[in-house]
Amino acid sequence: MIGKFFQKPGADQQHRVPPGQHLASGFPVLTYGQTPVVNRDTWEFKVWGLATPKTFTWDDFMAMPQNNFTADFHCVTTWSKLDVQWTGVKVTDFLQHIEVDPKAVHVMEHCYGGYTTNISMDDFIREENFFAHTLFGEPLPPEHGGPMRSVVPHIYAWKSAKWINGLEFLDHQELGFWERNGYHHRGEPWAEERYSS
Ligand SMILES: Nc1nc2c(c(=O)[nH]1)N[C@H]1C(S)=C(S)[C@@H](COP(=O)(O)O)O[C@H]1N2
Ligand SMILES: [Mo]
Repeated sequence: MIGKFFQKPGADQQHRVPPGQHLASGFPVLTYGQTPVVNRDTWEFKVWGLATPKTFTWDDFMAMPQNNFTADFHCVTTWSKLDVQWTGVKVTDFLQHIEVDPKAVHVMEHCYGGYTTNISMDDFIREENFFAHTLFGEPLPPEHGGPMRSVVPHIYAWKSAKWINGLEFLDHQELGFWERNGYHHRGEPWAEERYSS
């Protein structure tokens, strides 16, 4: 059913909406628990596990190449938003600044507030993934993950970690918050990988 929160996609957009999804009007907020208060001045981003431990500041991230991105966003609760505009740092550019052990096959994304989500290295190191600090030209609002979040457009958006503050590199898969609670371990929207069986 198309309710007031959903738009019927136009013919040109229909092919970009995965099965079982509807276009949202506006940009809904989907958070488990409270929105943490995170300040850019004290923001820190750490890497650990199967990578040489390193801590980055806000200025460190701002000194990396900045790019604009336009990406579709698919929440497993069945809403999608097309053409979201972001600014931030490509994952592939960030990886130039760290040393990852070749034995790492999986990554746990960690966040202020305690949320976690897991992703394979193959899904994580794709060219189109990024860390975003700007949404439609404005500083990323706290409810959408500001000051910094990850965006992984080709996977359901629960892998796009809001308030991200670290990456833990692993030689095996561990499960993040929603993955431990019944959601799919990968979450590819076109295959409707919603729940783990
Ligand atoms: N830290 C954190 N990141 C999170 C979540 C969360 O609850 N906490 N929710 C996830 C889910 S289920 C979705 S759909 C998107 C929603 O992003 P939005 O609130 O900006 O729309 O963030 C993801 N990242
Ligand atoms: Mo979601």
